[in-house]
Amino acid sequence: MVSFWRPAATGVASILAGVGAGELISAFFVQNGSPVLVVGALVIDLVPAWLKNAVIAVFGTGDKAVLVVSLAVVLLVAGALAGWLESRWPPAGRILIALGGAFGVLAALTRSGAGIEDAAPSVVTAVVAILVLGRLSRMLRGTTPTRVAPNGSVTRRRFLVNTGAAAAGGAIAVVVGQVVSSGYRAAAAARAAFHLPTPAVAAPPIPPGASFDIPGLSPIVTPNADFYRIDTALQIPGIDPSTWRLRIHGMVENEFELSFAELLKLPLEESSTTLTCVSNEVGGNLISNATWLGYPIRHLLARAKPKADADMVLSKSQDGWTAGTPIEALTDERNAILAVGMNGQPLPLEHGYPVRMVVPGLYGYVSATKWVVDLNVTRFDLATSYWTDRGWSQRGPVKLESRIDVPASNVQVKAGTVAVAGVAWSQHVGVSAVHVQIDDGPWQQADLADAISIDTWRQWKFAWQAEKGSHSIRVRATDARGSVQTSEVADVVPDGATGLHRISVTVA
Ligand SMILES: Nc1nc2c(c(=O)[nH]1)N[C@H]1C(S)=C(S)[C@@H](COP(=O)(O)O)O[C@H]1N2
Ligand SMILES: [Mo]
Repeated sequence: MVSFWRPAATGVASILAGVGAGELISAFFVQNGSPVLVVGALVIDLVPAWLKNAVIAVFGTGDKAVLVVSLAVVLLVAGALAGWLESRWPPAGRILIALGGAFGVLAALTRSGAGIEDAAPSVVTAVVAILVLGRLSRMLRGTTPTRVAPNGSVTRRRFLVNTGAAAAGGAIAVVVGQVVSSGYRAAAAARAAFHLPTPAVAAPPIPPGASFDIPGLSPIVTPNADFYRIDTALQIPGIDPSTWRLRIHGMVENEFELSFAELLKLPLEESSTTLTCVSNEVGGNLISNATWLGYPIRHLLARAKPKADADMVLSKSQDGWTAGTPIEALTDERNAILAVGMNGQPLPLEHGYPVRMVVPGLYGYVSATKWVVDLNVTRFDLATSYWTDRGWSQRGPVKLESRIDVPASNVQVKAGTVAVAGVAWSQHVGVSAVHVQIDDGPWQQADLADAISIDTWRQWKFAWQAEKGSHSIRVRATDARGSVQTSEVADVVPDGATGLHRISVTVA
């Protein structure tokens, strides 16, 4: 018996340790990427319909629990088998675990919208399980099976303690992982059940002339899955919309709170706004454009009645991040909104579900608070915010910039007419012209696509008669006030980069 149960225990302990590590990684870094649930999802897709129906017929809504319990049993039995195999024919047990890990990676990567990072929990699970199994089975081989051996009991105790610790540590990690990710999973379920209200004011349709059909050019509206993401959240806040409240207070005559249901009953407006991160380098991709659905913050502030000397609104997220927005940007006529929808979808969890701020014309770090729960009306000389505490400027108006999307830098193109194209932006001012320079030649006017509004970026294109050799291309925008984009190079710190985007191409 001993020759089966002890090796089996090493396998079970290794699996527990591995799954625990994978669950923790997924809870903190790869939201919704739990290796066990990912495999479960693939199993659901693979089992034949008759079996699925039979399980649902017998267990009803408990079908998910049946799946998870079955998976757990399969995992533990497989673990026992791996431990036994490892004790007989090393490294057969570790190979079995590696195959299981490969199945997990496959399951993670075949899910819709999966990215390469989604494979990480399965890889971590397999690697940890393999390392633990290798160690425990080496220890097991070192133990002496007879009680009379002088050191046998000591090594045996060491083996038992290590096996028990691996198993217990893994089990605790699974529980911690589940607790940590439960808020996220609950929010994901609430979001899936949520239907956006119809806008009271629909966005004007995107003009057909706003887009050029040029491969490689950024689409005028960024799909949610491709929208850049920047935040300090290690764990995406999982907010229950039924308990979400926004508190509006501080230097106001009339403090109040707003629930999600109350917000949704207000007349919501749609508007397109291009968001930009202050950390966007010249030519960088921390900029995207969406059509947002939300409620104008100016109406809420009008209800709160700010005191005359208030000049800033300090917004705070559920996880304690803060931004200080000049009050005029939230009270003038621009589409500064509390957004609940993004491109016709509820806000994705990573973009602020259930509610975020969107303010045209300002970098995200001073305006675009995701998971917003608090608006404190105050003054710039009384309050600081997350990034201003770290050396960034108090004020963050978006700077006039332009970018070349095609050709990609350092590629080879064929001589003749080459499409050069990209985007230019100056939110809440608007772009009036874009010019392109080849090598040291004159600045030549590019064609501008139609503007959606002054709050969005604008596509441009230029037909370049490319001659053989190495060339550099630069781009330069002019805003609606006639200011020309500066060529002076500034770093992103403290208030956004400047300079001209330049690419090199080889024409063959
Ligand atoms: N709660 C919270 N909101 C936040 C941030 C953050 O770290 N936490 N980052 C801000 C920054 S710096 C930017 S550029 C935008 C990015 O929004 P996005 O991730 O939806 O593109 O969110 C802003 N809102
Ligand atoms: Mo940012």
